Amino acid sequence: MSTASAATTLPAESIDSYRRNGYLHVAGVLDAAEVAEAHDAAIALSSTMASRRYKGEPFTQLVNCWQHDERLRALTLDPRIAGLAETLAGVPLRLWHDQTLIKQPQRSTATEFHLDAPYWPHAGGRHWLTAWVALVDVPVERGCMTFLPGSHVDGDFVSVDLENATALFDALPHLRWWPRVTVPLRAGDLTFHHGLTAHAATPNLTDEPRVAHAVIYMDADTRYSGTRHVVADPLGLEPESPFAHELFPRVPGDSRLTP
Ligand SMILES: O=C(O)CCC(=O)C(=O)O
Repeated sequence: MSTASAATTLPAESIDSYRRNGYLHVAGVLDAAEVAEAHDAAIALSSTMASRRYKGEPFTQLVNCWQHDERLRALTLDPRIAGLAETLAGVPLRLWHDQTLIKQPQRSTATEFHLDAPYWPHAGGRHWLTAWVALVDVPVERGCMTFLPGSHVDGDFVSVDLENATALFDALPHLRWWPRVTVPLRAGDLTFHHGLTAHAATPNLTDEPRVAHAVIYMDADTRYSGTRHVVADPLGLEPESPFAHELFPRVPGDSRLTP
């Protein structure tokens, strides 16, 4: 089991574990007051901001919340989380985007197995990773994440429908029998996962919304590939240009990896 308890630094074995397994559980990154503030902001925003998906199946998806709410901006740009991400990635990072993901009570379906990076219009990136922050307790029955440890290593690159339970395994049959690790989280914990680690989330069978805030980072040198994506489409970026735009700031601001 890959779990680290320190909130702002990581022991070498946690970094090794992330690089080997493609995911890492970090406990207690946010305290109770920070969780409450971000949770309330996410719930409030979900009543005013349009979801990218049908409300509830498999989740309400609010993209680039940091552009709409100061409290979620603080969470998305939190230098503690970005610092951990940069340590794990080992390359300088930019924010790609954030998303608040709410699995509605009693009706959200599973998020089926998929890879993240193939969805994105990125060229030349050496690393992508997501910090998935639990803003409520997320036991297995409320929609927690499941990972296929080490599945990122071969660099398989397929984009599948995350509402189709067999799509990833039809495309990459060797993953069907891969061991799985399911990681329930306490509010304030987070998991990091690599953009090519196969992962899924269980349905929310409880009476409480499952509220998570995902902060997605990319290699600072990633270039825009020119393929369509809801975040990049309105920006008029030139294909093969770097993501030098205010929506994609370098993080953390006080980077230790770059001058
Ligand atoms: O929260 C979920 O249900 C799935 C999240 C996910 O797939 C991701 O953050 O990459």
